[in-house]
Amino acid sequence: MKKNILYPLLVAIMSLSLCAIMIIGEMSGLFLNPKGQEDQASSDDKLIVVGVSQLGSESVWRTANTESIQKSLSRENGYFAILNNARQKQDNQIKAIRSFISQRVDYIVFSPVTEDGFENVLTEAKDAGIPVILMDRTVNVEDDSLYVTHVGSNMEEEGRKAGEWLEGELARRNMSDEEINIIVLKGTEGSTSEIGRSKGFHDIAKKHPGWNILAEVDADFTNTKAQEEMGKLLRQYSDIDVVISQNDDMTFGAIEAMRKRGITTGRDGDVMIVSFDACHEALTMVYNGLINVDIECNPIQGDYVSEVIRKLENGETVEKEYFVDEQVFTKENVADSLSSRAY
Ligand code: GZL
Repeated sequence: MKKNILYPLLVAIMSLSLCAIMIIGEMSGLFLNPKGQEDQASSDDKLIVVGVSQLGSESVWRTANTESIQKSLSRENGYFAILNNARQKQDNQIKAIRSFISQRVDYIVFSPVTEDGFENVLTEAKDAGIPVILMDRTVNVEDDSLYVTHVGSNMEEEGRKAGEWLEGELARRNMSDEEINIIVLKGTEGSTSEIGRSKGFHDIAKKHPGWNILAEVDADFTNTKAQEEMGKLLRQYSDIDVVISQNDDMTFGAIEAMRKRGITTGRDGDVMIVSFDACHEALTMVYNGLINVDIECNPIQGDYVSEVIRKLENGETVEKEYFVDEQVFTKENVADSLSSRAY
């Protein structure tokens, strides 16, 4: 076969051309734009550094809340956010806040797992000149200058809404004067959500002598704990009429515990279910009649937090409290929200 020298010649010419392009490119900075690296460094300097202490990942609500803050405090929006998950342990939150202080972040955003126990570390943050923004839950402190703002929900109002719905439902069923046996599944003991929802519901319940609250148990806002606690309560009480469950994850656990014992729930069920949070999965159960009512607690708080930081950056005054918008979902109004729900 005649030896074909054309092919090797072509390869040699192409290799030499490629080398030439690389050398010219390198010299002209076509590929590595040193200036671009300088731009990056200087733009990093302009980023607002925010330490975020998130209390955990215990619920669907919490996941949505974390996603919301990550989306708002993004690099594209001019932030460098350092997120820490405390796994529902106060010590971990205190350590995270101390770490943010030592890193000299510009702001600290945190959702305190419980209201008590943060006074010292918040004093350290104040002494370091680092503004603290509370997201979701709040703290119980003597000196409210330890935080700039609280962005979250009016939990007492949520509790009252639950009691008012039950008043209306019993009137609708002509049961206003009957004895009603109620179980309350509470969230993390001492958290703002548990304190507020419990107080708000009790403010309504105390007006009704026939409302017998058989038990109030701490199920820590988790599905697993609620299933366990509800199982115990079902062995103890055979005539439960209503379960007030302070978040959807506990509601799922409680309904599962009842289902296993052949107890039905919801509009036409043996036990009425009042839930909180209004995540998509729970609203679907409201639509299907398994949950009677869901009191919304809106986790989409990131933009509110970012707005507060922007105002502070511009030297503007900010409110001490920002409540997010929330509604009450029943079978009658839930369909409209199901398709557009953000979480
Ligand atoms: C409410 C928030 C609660 C949710 C739960 O603002 O603190 O914590 O209701 C979550 O789902 O665990």
